[in-house]
Amino acid sequence: MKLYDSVRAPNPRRVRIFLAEKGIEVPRVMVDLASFEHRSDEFTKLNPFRRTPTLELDDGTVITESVAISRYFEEIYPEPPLFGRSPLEKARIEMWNRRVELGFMTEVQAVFRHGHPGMATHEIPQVNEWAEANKAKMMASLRLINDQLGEVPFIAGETYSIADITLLCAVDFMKPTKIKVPEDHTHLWRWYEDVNARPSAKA
Ligand SMILES: N[C@@H](CCC(=O)N[C@@H](CS)C(=O)NCC(=O)O)C(=O)O
Repeated sequence: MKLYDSVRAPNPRRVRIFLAEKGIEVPRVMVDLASFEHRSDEFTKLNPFRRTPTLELDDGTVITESVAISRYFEEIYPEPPLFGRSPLEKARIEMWNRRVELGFMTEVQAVFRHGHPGMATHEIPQVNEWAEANKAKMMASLRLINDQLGEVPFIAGETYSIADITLLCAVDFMKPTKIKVPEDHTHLWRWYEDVNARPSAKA
């Protein structure tokens, strides 16, 4: 088994944190996105979508998408559960993971990928107006997330889950956008200190 991984990129980090929480070690192959290694013929054959993370099983089967890769490991190593235990917990985790990934994280990525000059060769066409438009959307999503964290210790409820991993990676990915989490988002800051103190956050 091999995990194709990249430094500084939020999606591969989601899988690294997930594996660290489970205590699973998987051999890794580093793919340098900056020098477009993911667009090589060899990598394109493996994953025609040319994205990391990508997991290759020993029989050659390839799994892509952070959540699909995480789900695969959850099924093999159910403890500790990061997708929930009861039907309701599973639904809430799925709901928040989708809200965070399809909403907030997508907005953060749009601000960075469409706004940063260094991303012009990655995001084609790069539409600066889209970066600007997403700044307000990103901050509106963050306020709703802060509200939710005022009600519960973790984003999807009482327990740490994959939704917290997605949120941590998305919040940290705000750094290259140069936009900070507002000081008055006290619930989010409280949550951030908690999850960022877990050893897995260093993955
Ligand atoms: N939805 C995918 C997104 C994967 C993705 O976009 N990965 C980025 C790194 S964070 C990438 O490979 N980017 C390459 C590029 O933009 O050309 C997932 O969850 O794994």
